[in-house]
Amino acid sequence: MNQDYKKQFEEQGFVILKKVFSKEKLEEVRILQEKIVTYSDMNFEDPFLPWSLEHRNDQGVLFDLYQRHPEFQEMAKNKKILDCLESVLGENIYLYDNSMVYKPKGKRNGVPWHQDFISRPEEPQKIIVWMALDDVTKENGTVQVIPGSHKEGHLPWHRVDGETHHDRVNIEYVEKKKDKIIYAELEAGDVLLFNMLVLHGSDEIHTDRPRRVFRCSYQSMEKKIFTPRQSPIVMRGGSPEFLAKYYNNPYVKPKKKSIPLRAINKLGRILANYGSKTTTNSAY
Ligand SMILES: O=C(O)CCC(=O)C(=O)O
Ligand SMILES: [Fe+2]
Repeated sequence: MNQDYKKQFEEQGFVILKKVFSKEKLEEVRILQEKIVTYSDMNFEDPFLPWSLEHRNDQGVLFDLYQRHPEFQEMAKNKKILDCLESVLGENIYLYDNSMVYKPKGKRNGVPWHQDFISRPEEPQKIIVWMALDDVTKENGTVQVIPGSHKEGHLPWHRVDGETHHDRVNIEYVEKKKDKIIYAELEAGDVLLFNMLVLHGSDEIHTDRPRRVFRCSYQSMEKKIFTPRQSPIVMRGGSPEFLAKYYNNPYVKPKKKSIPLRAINKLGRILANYGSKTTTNSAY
């Protein structure tokens, strides 16, 4: 990030990079997105379910596309994006989570005001990178942000169980800053980077114009590594030298469970798998 971008990111909590992805790349992933939704609508078995979350076509979220489809890996590893992240997160960066957020017509597709990862305050800062596959504007429901709101830190929030976007900021905090709200409008191929604490949300929209965004969150490896699903995927750095510097506590072998406890666990696994063809999650 050059100094101007960095300053804007610190002050406003977000920046927009213009024209990061080519028309060809965008077309490739738009076609793929349509196929993923079609497949998902057929309600077939999802082989990724032991590790991933179920796609939510009803609310416009497709989970873990980086792990599921290599076409998205190239996007998440884009040099311009990683260079930009590096100036805030340092040289050793990993992908925390990723999904496609789109707005299926006729479905409840609004996203209430929130700060990302609000229920995990013990985890280090993450930056969200929003890669627009379509032109995203007020009309087709681009994200709304409150510039500078990240400076307020973690705000009081509540959970609405059963919803994909279940953690929401208490609305009085948005009311107070209502006049500052802006729509982050992007052209297809542009990228928005924002601090996870920036207050944001989006309207429920029912136009025919799709609004597809591939969304990745990244974190520095210099802080403790957390991952919500699967194993962390290193995006840059992560060399043995780095590991030796930051992870140099002596290895402590995990304690073996006692024999009765292992027998009980084994019995539990046998009963859980009884009658089903699925194997365990074991690597061997
Ligand atoms: O899809 C949207 O409009 C908002 C998504 C969101 O909250 C996010 O990407 O963090
Ligand atoms: Fe969000």
